[in-house]
Amino acid sequence: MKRTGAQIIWESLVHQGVTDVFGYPGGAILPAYDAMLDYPIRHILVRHEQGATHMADGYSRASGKVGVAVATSGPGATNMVTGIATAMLDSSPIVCITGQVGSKLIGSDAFQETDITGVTLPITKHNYLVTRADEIAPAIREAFEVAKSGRPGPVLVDITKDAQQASCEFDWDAAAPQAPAFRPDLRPMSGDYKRALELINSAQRPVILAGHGIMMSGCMDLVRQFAERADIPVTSTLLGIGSFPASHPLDLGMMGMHGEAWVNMAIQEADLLLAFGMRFDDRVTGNLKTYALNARKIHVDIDAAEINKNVKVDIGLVGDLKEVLEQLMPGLTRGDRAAWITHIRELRGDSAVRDIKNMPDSGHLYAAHVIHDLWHATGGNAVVVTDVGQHQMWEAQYYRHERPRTLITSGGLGTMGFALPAAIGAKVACPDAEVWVVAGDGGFQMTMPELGTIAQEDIDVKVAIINNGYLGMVRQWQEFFYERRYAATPLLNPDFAKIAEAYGLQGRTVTQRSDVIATVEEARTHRRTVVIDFRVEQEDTVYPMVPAGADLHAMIRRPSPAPIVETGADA
Ligand SMILES: Cc1cc2nc3c(=O)[nH]c(=O)nc-3n(C[C@H](O)[C@H](O)[C@H](O)COP(=O)(O)OP(=O)(O)OC[C@H]3O[C@@H](n4cnc5c(N)ncnc54)[C@H](O)[C@@H]3O)c2cc1C
Ligand SMILES: Cc1ncc(C[n+]2csc(CCOP(=O)(O)OP(=O)(O)O)c2C)c(N)n1
Ligand SMILES: [Mg+2]
Repeated sequence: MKRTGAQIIWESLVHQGVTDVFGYPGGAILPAYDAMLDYPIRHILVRHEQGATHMADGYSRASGKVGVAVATSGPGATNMVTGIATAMLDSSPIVCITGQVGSKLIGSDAFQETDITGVTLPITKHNYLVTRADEIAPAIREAFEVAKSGRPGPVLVDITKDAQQASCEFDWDAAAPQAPAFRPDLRPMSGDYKRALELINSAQRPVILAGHGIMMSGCMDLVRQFAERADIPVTSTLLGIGSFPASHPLDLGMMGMHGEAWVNMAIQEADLLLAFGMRFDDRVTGNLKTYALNARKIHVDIDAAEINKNVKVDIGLVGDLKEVLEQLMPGLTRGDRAAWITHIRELRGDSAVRDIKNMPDSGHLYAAHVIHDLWHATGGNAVVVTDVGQHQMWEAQYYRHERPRTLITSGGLGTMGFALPAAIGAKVACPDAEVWVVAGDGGFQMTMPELGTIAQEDIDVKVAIINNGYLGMVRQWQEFFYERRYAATPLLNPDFAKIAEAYGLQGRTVTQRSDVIATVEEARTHRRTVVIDFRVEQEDTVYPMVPAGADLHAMIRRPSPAPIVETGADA
């Protein structure tokens, strides 16, 4: 059957099972927008194309499905760059479709012409410039395959206006990707499994480093069984949070720059690290020269390029984590690491858990209070989407995630402005989930206009702004490393509650600890978005902190007496 290129775009998306796209129209993509009206796909009109890419990303991270963003050529496409790079750094599968000027105009500096495939070459897994209608279906079909296969990532399909306007035969079956000419078989040899099992079964002080790859592989249960059978404690990367239940006795919490002190000490003392779907980011390792020198290391990753990239390992097992663990399980002996686990418990000492609940209300409102109370109020069951900064770290420390895909955050690129749009995407993907944004006053303002998207598309996400009047994480660095010279970090903020009201949404302001739970509970009863402006202590600090490039064990600890006490007892 004959179709225009514009129709083929939507027909292909329907064939891919796409039900929602996030986008913003313009001249070069107008034929596609016109055809869209005839297809059963929900289009969410964003306020900025960066928002569309973060929404597609949030959609993907919440559901595991490929998120789709659409934009016009030139400024529409370049506005997507930050969102594409964000998805690339965190291996998030999204497909971005952009309009391009007519094929005959390419290279002529035509109106709104940008070489977007050139611009995005280093930040996409792959991209396409499509200049003919009959190339559209194969390109889109392959784009989805590339985005979600192996190590996932963003793919961009740039389609010229004349390709959208031309007609051709549409044959979905014929558009199936051709088998790759050569794909090396990198699966581990059976000898590697044998050696890995010897190391695991004989280790006295092993630690599992749980990464984002566990979520992408969908093998949370298997990791739990593995840890339980071998009696190995588990620590998570920021993006691995939720891959292992926070309430599990073997869970240690987060590792790294702002990870738990006892976790970093345990890593330095370990005799074996089992890295499962994590990439030894510099926020995780600190100084590589002194990182886990006592430990043998086994790294399981689907991307061969990650093995020995940052940390030299004894055994690299390349493959899908689920498949690798299935191979290992039968040879795994039942372990008893009680002595090691007791030792780690001792390392926790008096800083085991931050006892916010039992702290007397001194009249100060700390971000940690807000996150802790939010965790309690939501029963730990919300999908929390954070922005970037101090509040992001406090969320990771104080909200205890039990389930995968319930913490959505920009880790690798650390993109301020991510939270609000990504939360919209998460809610569209999972309409039954309770979705909370936890954002700083700085980052929230970067994509605040997406409140307009929320209002127009009737999307219900709850927003907690951790308002400290500063670009807090940068202020913290200035406090530690620049003699408290607060260059360009104090913020003059609008009244966020009034901003929400201007969009026809609910707004609240909280200044006291005693009002946190009640306001959160009240927000939960509303069917629509509520924005809560939590005015928190301005110069609070995230502890512990491994200064960039310092040894993992050389953490800056909370000075005592501290405004928030860290004790051994918590709810
Ligand atoms: C302000 C700030 C502070 C931060 N502080 C910390 C911190 O203290 N601690 C911390 O941990 N992080 C911190 N981060 C985040 C950090 O920068 C990294 O983003 C994070 O550590 C990466 O986690 P990951 O390696 O698990 O995930 P990713 O970077 O997403 O890597 C996932 C890995 O899994 C692999 N993979 C994918 N699919 C599969 C599969 N099916 N099977 C096997 N492997 C697979 C991929 O190839 C990749 O190597 C911070 C970020 C910011 C912005
Ligand atoms: C787009 C972007 N610009 C700059 C930065 C650098 N940066 C990292 S954290 C931070 C401060 C964030 O402030 P805020 O949103 O108020 O959160 P807080 O740290 O106060 O919780 C800045 C400027 C960034 N990560 N992203
Ligand atoms: Mg702030």
